[in-house]
Amino acid sequence: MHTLPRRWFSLFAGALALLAAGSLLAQTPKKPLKIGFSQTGAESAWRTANTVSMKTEAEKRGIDLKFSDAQSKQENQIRAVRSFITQGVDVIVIAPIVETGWDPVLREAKRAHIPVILTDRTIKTEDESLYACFIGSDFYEEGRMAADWLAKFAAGKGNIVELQGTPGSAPANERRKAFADAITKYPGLKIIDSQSGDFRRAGGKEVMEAFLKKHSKAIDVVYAHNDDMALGAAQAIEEAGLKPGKDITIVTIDAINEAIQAIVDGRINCTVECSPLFGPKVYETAAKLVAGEKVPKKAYNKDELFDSSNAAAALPSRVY
Ligand code: GYE
Repeated sequence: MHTLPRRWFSLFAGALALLAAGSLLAQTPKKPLKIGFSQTGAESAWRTANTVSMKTEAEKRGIDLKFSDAQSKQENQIRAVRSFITQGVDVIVIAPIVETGWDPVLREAKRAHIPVILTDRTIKTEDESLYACFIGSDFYEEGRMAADWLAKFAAGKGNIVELQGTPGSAPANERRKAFADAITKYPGLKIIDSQSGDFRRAGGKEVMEAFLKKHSKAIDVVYAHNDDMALGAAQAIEEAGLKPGKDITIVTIDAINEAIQAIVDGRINCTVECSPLFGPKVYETAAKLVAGEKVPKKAYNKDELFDSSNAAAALPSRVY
């Protein structure tokens, strides 16, 4: 080595350093994806599970997530989407509170060339090119499953009161329509009253109290558009001195842990699953959109149904 001229040695060392820098550069991770997510709010246990899924999965993947809670107001969601556009995010994700009124702000996102993923709830628009895709559940199918289960359980007979979700939201509209459509096959099943409890536990309890006063003993069944309202209604029924799940049948949607436990305890009779665990699917899709890949326009989760036949066995493995 001592015979090697100094100049050669420093050339050799320089080349080595260049090589090392090159391979380091190749290993440097790409810029993290910057994603803006406009969440509806925190109206239910389902929503909380959805927020947790979106946040923890973003952290796992090193995504720079701009999270905005709209506190159940569409105008806050629209403001959040505008601020995501100004911040130059790579992808915008929206869980739209209601179905209508989205076109203007979606046009702004399109002009800024930012793809939009609708998650959880769908929208009504004249121009389907305003969003890249939808990821969520088939709310119509959920309402149909609830109605068919009830028809069997109640042998096609009974007076039903309905607790609707947020007025104008896709799940309230679809779950209502599907259930009404399905029970036309069973003339003995009648919806005698229907009111919104806004997907909230307190809302379900309050509306159920009013129904119990108004209809006294005529109610056989509660159909709730989500578990939180069903659990609120169960409490109202107990406070009126009746037994939920026995004196009044309760059929609901979401399949949160507490509802499955309530089935095991005999206070609720059936819940149709609606998975809130979208995080992985949303970010996988966002990465594909940024890479310019094609994604399916609509992707639905597969949802199950729980009643006294399978609730206890399912409980230990439930995630939300
Ligand atoms: O069923 C309810 C939540 O949009 C599917 O919103 C979601 C619904 C869910 O508040 O619990």
